[in-house]
Amino acid sequence: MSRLSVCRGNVTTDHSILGRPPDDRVQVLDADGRVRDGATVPDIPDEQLVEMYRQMWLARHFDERAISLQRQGRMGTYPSLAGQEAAQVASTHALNDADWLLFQYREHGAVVARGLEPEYLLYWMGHERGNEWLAEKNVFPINISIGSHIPHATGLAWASKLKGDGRVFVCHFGDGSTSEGDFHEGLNFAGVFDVPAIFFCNNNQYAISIHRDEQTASDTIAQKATAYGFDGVQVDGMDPLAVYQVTKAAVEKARDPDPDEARPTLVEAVMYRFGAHTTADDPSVYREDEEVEEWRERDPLPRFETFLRERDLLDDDRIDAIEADAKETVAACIDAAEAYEPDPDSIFEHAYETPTPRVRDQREHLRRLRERHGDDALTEE
Ligand SMILES: Cc1ncc(C[n+]2csc(CCOP(=O)(O)OP(=O)(O)O)c2C)c(N)n1
Repeated sequence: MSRLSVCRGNVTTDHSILGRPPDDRVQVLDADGRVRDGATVPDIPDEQLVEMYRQMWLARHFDERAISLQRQGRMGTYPSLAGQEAAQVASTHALNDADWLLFQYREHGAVVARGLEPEYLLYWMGHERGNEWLAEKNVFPINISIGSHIPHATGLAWASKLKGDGRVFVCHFGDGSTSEGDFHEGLNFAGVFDVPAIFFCNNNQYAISIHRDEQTASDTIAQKATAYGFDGVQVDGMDPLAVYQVTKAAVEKARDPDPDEARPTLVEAVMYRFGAHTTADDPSVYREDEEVEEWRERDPLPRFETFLRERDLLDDDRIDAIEADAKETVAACIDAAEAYEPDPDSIFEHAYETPTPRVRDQREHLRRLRERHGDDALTEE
């Protein structure tokens, strides 16, 4: 079929996992972690299943320590991921290492799945080295300006398609970001040019204090994909097996060697943010404790643990070892990050490829001051 004859808006009508109605939420595990009747467990090797659990646990422990560091004045404002581990870790497991991730600011679990190192803490401690390090893991810089990375994802995926390098781009954002113009522009263009991108909406029910029901009149966020001419699928974002299954199908579709089949997908992962929006937020003013408790019953960690225990892949000893290892890893990351001493000159390095005259002057001024007074100049001036 020639490019021009493709009927845009021709969303898959088969009953594949991506072609189902956007309100038919994909779930593999029930709330207790048992495989639901009729559900297909994705084909994931045993060691990888345990690794996913380990990373989810590591992500949660990282989160607890990061909040505590902020409270002690040892780190800046921090957005908590608790409740969202399954979506972040399992979706990243559906990718190759050469694929790229774009994320908002809360998806620390996707980074953990690429390997947690002290550098990740540096961004949150105010050092640009943290962002620089992310690129070494094929992760784009942290994006505080919500939704603005969505058109970037489309552009990157389009460039990759033109180069034919076979990469897939997974772009994470929240339910609030879907109200930004950037969401519309990015997805519209992605549908027109069939770029190898997966738009992964972490619908955690809130954009700070605004509930998802006040965000959009659409029944689902997944259904918005229909307007852009590609599939939108809703998945239980607190069920790692369902998230993996859906993301894997979307990745395969994006990478399909047949250009008429290769298409983007919008994934709406339904989940809940257990904690505050950030360490600067007090959620008690806009939501009830009962609501939080209800969602805690679907906590991805105990759910996945039950599944793995029933398959004899986990027992108390293995869990103790995973927890001890996570604590050691995070503690070592904190020690190394706190010992980091950047060269003050590096503040001039990251904003411009070619520095402006004013930046050049300031850099020269700092150089002269340090020459004359050493690093005491930094605190005295
Ligand atoms: C362009 C832009 N507008 C407004 C804000 C202020 N802001 C910070 S976080 C946030 C809510 C984001 O909600 P959502 O996209 O659902 O992500 P979540 O924080 O729930 O993960 C808003 C509006 C911003 N960061 N960027």
